[in-house]
Amino acid sequence: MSIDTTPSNEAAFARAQRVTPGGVNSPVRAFRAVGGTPRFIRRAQGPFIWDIEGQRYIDYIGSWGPMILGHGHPAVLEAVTRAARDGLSFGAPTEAETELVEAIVALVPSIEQLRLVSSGTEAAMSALRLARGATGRSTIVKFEGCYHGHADALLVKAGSGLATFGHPTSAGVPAEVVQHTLVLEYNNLAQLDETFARHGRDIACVIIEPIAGNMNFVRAGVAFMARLRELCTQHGALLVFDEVMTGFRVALGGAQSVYAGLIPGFRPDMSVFGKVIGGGMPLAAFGGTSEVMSQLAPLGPVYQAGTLSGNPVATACGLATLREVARPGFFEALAAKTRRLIEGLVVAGQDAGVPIVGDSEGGMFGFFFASELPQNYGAVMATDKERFNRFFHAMLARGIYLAPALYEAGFVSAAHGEAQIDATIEAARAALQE
Ligand code: HOZ
Repeated sequence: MSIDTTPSNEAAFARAQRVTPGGVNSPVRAFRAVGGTPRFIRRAQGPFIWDIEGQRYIDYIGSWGPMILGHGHPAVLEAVTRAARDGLSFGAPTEAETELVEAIVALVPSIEQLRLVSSGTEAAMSALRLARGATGRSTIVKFEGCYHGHADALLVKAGSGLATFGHPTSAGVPAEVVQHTLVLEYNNLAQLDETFARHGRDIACVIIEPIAGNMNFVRAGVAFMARLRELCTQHGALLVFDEVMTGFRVALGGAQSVYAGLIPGFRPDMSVFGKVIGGGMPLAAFGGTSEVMSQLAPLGPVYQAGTLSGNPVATACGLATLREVARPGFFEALAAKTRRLIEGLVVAGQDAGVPIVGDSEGGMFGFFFASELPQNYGAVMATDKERFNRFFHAMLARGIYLAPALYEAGFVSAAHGEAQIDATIEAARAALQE
């Protein structure tokens, strides 16, 4: 094993590519969409990350969402260190797991029971199996541009890395595996009605990113969401909210609390969580009503298991993170900061004569080089990608670390101060002028 420090991002990338496909362990990290060399990160603190060349960046990726408190939050580090000293993994239940689940149940009214797993992919895949097992139906409905992890049945017309590489459906997924997956256009009410009219009795569930963060940032319209809820109820299909990105990120109660504020009595039947609930450690979950969850092993016939599920260190990390985000005023402050960032970008665009539109909810945001906010994947694909790529590099050169693909949402943390927001807007002004 070499103990040399790697001298540059380029050298680190070349070395990584010799032994790891594309040099990365998750495709979006490879900078293929924007070109250039990925930054190899040495450390992070607060709103900043440093690459191995010593360059500091203001971080708007935040590990793709989990780092809502910023990096190295003292309460989180302390909880993780304490848990690690007590044991890294037991493969047996702990009280801390129950405490974490109780905290989530208390914050999300649609969740009566929850199962902890290790990744968002695992959570979505398990939710799907449970929906099929609970309803005795096979068909699932998803929306174009929504990404629910890389389980085969969900890898159809997906966003995130698949959008980046122009292959919305992965190779290696047999046609038989996706024959029960219907893919609809996001925010298309007519298509939704038609699909339920034709297939309603076969639909086990509809899975949706309520605020899609894997085709940049696109909200489901209120009328669309209300109709979706209505149709699922009418036809006995389960409505599954993929809140891996939005859970405890756009609001304390997740995106479902945002829609509940707009649609009286609104609740999904099941939800999938990840990212923030692990606070930066591998932890995710799926849950719903006790009736549905009771179909899961060991109570019911739907199997699901995991050696590292509810891992004690990840659980401690998640619990410490949730305690912080549940403090009064947390989301108000985060949302105000994020809004200010987006408004600043839009004004900087106007001043430079470059059309930019943007949107945010809580600590999640997106922006497009376009004159109106896209409502679906096709419209996202029609925005100015070349301009985004040039902007990305101009920002990177100015110490601002945005997601290296126009198809990803951005994330602000509680550690981002007004100074970092101002610096980002200033950098954007310079980049746009350039
Ligand atoms: N699925 C993430 C983007 N939406 C990427 C995760 C990663 O590369 O870390």
